[in-house]
Amino acid sequence: MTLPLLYTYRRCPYAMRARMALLQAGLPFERHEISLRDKPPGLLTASPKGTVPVLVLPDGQVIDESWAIVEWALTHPDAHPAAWPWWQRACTNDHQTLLQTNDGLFKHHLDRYKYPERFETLTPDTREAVRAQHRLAAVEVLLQPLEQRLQTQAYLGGSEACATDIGIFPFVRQFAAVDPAWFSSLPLPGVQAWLARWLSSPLFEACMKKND
Ligand SMILES: N[C@@H](CCC(=O)N[C@@H](CS)C(=O)NCC(=O)O)C(=O)O
Repeated sequence: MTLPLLYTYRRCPYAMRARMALLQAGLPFERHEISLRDKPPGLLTASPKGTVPVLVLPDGQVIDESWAIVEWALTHPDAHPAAWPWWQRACTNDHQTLLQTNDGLFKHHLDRYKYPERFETLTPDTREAVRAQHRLAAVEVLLQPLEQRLQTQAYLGGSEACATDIGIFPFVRQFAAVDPAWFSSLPLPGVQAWLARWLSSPLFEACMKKND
């Protein structure tokens, strides 16, 4: 049987959300782990824009946006029954806004916090000031709104997780990992507990498993 083929990059947060959705749906798929510096011709033929994740279906259909892969997996007729509620709970305006903020403004500040020199020519002094400015902006734009929700509920989906959780968690993980001590010192207990819950989840463990 030919399986859907996922071009993926292990540490990419967009690829993580796609892998987690496919695993949650229980749909079998093949993983092709790529190098971003040496993209395989099969990936570029399927999707010339050259980003991952890309899912190539057995009938040749190509899905080359991570959130579209999440939707495809969680709404698939053969998906595990636990998958559909994950998608349904994410279909509110509030969740769409959170996701847009994550992929837009939060990602903008995250990139500049993590790699400031990629975006501006900086002296060692200005570098730290720019990083501090972007990390605070990232907290304001996304982590505080998440905190408001996660103080009273375990997941963004409520008492159960949903697609928005796996859509956003990999980016918050990346943000926290830049300076874990600083992240732990923030007055964001709900977000910190939520992140810890996802990091120790079997779903995340399966998503990060290396190919044989
Ligand atoms: N909007 C895309 C963004 C995907 C994306 O930017 N992925 C990064 C890796 S994390 C990538 O492939 N970048 C291309 C490169 O670095 O050459 C999606 O949601 O799938």
